[in-house]
Amino acid sequence: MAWKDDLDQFMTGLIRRNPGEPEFHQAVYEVVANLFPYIDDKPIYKDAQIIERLSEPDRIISFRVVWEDDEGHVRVNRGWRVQNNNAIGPYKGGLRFHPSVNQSILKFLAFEQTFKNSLTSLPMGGGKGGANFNPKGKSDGEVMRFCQSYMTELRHYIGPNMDIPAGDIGVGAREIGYMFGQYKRLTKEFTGVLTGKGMEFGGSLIRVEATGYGTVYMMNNMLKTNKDTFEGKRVAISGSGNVAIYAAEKVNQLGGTVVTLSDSSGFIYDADGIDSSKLDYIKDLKTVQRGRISKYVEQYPNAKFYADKRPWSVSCDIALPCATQNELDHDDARELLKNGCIGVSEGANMPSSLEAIKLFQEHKILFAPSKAANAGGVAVSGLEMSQNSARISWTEKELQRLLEDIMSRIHDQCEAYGRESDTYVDYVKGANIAGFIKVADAMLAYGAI
Ligand code: NDP
Ligand code: 2IT
Repeated sequence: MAWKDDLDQFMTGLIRRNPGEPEFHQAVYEVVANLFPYIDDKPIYKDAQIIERLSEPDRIISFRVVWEDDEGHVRVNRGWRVQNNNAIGPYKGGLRFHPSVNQSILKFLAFEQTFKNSLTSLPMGGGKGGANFNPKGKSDGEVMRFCQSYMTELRHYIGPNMDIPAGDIGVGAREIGYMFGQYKRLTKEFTGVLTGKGMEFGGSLIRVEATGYGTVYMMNNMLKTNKDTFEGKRVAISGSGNVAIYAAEKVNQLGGTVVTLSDSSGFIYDADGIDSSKLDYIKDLKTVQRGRISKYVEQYPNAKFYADKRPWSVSCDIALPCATQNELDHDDARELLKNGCIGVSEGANMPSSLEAIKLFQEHKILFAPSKAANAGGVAVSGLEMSQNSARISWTEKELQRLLEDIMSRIHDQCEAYGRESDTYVDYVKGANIAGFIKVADAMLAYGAI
């Protein structure tokens, strides 16, 4: 098969041109392994080198961020914005503040975002940014000064019709507020240049819940294809940030039982279930006290804390990885399958390794890849942009309906392009091809530029 040689040759070149960027190689491979066979009989895409163009970011901006800590010491970090592709709309994607952030991670995220945003059906291109800044243990004043310094440089490259950042790991309502304030101060403009804003200054209802809820809607839509529901299901969730907390909330609402949550220090297992009142405790612990998940067992002594471990060894029906990339490897996947897991929906970006995905698919369990499963967050960001442009605010009911509709349509697109001859749905292939077509056709329309 000619496409196999094309794929090998392409990956060899990509790895040579982007040395030391394993996350970027992984994310691109996951997509192009489906795209090369798809375009094999479509010379229009091959001749225009669409795959080669999509995997070379439009541009990468990298800059120094200098700020002063509470002791008066000058501190230096590195900031980035990767603008991957704006064929179908302005660049759109989050900002990540975490010590592990580097160019490889942001390139993988910006690449993924291009396909994810296309799947939402809203007019948004793909971008991602961030800094190797660690917000953990920093005072509000330090975080504010960092955000202001970061935005002082970033503002040259963003705008409501150019590039609209939002939150990601380490960037929530507090950071968006500081950055929006600085953008407004420097440009003298009040525009929808960031999403995830506070409700007082142009934010949208349900943006904060949207990613976690969407991840659960995606799983629910997959379960429906087997005439199944969340009712009575035991659900293992990783992370305890924005995505994990609202995924847990929706699982509870749909009648499931959440048995785990985690952070980078370990996981908690609560066999009785993390119900809504326990979840309120976690919301306060994480967003107000900014404490560690291990504190949960002091409050709820029936639960157990497992230090330095991931939650994938517990018995569960469904797993929702909602922390970070490559947090679920081949061995974790084997454990999950052994313990009876029937479905995985990825709230985080690229949480499962390629080997883990392969194992899930070989066992033909329901598996929703991140670009489909966590697209609810950016979708509601797109709705925030629409509300800002029209200077209106939609009701919670209307936004809930739109989010559910968008997630259903994403599910159906994945199904349409991912159904195999034995009726198993390969949602990875479905998401990759459905996400690709719109972007590729827009690029063709523009000619070779
Ligand atoms: P938060 O910063 O709110 O929470 C991140 C959570 O993941 C924390 O519990 C954190 O633990 C944990 N975590 C982060 N890094 C690691 C690590 N290296 N090892 C173990 N645990 C880790 O981020 P979000 O909830 O917003 O993001 C979580 C994931 O969801 C990311 O992959 C993000 O890209 C993705 N996502 C987010 C969207 C959004 O709207 N926010 C939209 C779509 C995807 P600790 O506090 O110990 O670091
Ligand atoms: O990965 C993601 O989709 C996000 N972090 C959200 C991006 C956005 O612009 O809302």
